[in-house]
Amino acid sequence: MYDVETFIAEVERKNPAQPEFIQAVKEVTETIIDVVNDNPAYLHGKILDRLVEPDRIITFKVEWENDNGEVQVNRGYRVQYNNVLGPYKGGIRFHPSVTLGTLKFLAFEQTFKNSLTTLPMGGGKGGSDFNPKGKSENEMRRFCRSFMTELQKYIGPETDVPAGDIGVGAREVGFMYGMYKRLKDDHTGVITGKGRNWGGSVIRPEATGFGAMYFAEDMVKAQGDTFEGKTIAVSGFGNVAWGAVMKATELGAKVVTISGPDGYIYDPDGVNTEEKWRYMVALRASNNDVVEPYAKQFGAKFVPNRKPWEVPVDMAFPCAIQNELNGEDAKTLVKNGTKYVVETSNMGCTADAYTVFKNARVLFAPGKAANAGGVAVSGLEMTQNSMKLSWTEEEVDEKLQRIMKEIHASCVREGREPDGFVNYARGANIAGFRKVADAMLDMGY
Ligand code: 2IT
Repeated sequence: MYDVETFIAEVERKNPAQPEFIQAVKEVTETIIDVVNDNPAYLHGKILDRLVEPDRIITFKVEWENDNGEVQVNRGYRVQYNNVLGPYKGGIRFHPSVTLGTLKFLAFEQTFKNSLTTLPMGGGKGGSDFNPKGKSENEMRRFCRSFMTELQKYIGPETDVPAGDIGVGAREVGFMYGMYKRLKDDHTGVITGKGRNWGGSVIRPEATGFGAMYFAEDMVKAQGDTFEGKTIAVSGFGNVAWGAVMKATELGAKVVTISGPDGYIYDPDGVNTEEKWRYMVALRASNNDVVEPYAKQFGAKFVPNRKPWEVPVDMAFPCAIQNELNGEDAKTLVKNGTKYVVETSNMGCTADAYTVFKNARVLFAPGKAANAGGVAVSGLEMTQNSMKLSWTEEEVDEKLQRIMKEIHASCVREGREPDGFVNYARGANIAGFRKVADAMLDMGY
């Protein structure tokens, strides 16, 4: 039998100074512990001990030159966490906050998320502490090429398939894929999120935000409620937030906030026009990390150095980065009557926030379920690449919707409590865990 406290204490001892990894492991362990303790095969197979140890961690040096001709050194990583369900799969993050602990938490989460998608993908994550803010296009290209010069030794279309994440969009994927192709003479789609003309899938850029909205629509419907007319707070202004505001608008809801490191925008008319969406993309692409200019452009309100969770809304969608919504923010949302929280960033809510939502019976969708649409369409991009064809928008969107529906159904199946309340976090963890654990047992050790 596993005892959660003893087990987590041992994980902490073995992984010092990795608070995000411990947070993610603890959150999963607490919700699956009964399933593990009730199953003799999981106990005999020491399944939890095996799940908190990544298969492999690769770190490497990234040397590059800035526009002033100065030599720069960053650290690159790839965490190949678990490949029982398929090749390691997960994004690359370029952000100054990146540490090994960050990438271990992300790869751990990715393993269960990918399991939920129903597609054959294992879990991995990579990145660097490189900060894209203020970098020129030439600097981005030099960094990406240097990063890939090392990374290419460890990845491949059947072994490990990276993609974008924070700080890595289509441009960076292009630079990295170009270098990979040059070194390997190989055009088999080793990265997803590629450009449309060279193997990318339609809807991949929008998929994370689209998927989160499809998932949210199902959550709302399951309550006998309607999505149309809901007011929504979104944080972030990058790729994920962009997909989310577009789909929310299409489905009849109104997104009234977006945010950046400088503060948040309150746009009571809604972030609901092509012009506003295009402006978001341009703001993000400028590499300045600010949203304030949106306020002047569209006559909206800018609130400096604050988070959007103080705006009264029906639904909240954290779409920026881990732990962006804390216990205090959660209390404010609950006080303002928010009924649904859809974590669209990975572990966007702190453990305290999660507890506040649970106690207030707020319906809370965890990132590994709600944001799985991005990696799901990455999986569909891999399929298209191996078949050497490309599907239409209708085909990809139909598949994405079906996958999000299946994830929602899995969460409800495993997360429904005796009084009918759906604990989506518990449901997602148990459903994601079962597949991975059973495959590990099938394959032996
Ligand atoms: O967190 C994520 O799921 C992603 N960054 C997407 C990963 C992928 O392989 O598309």
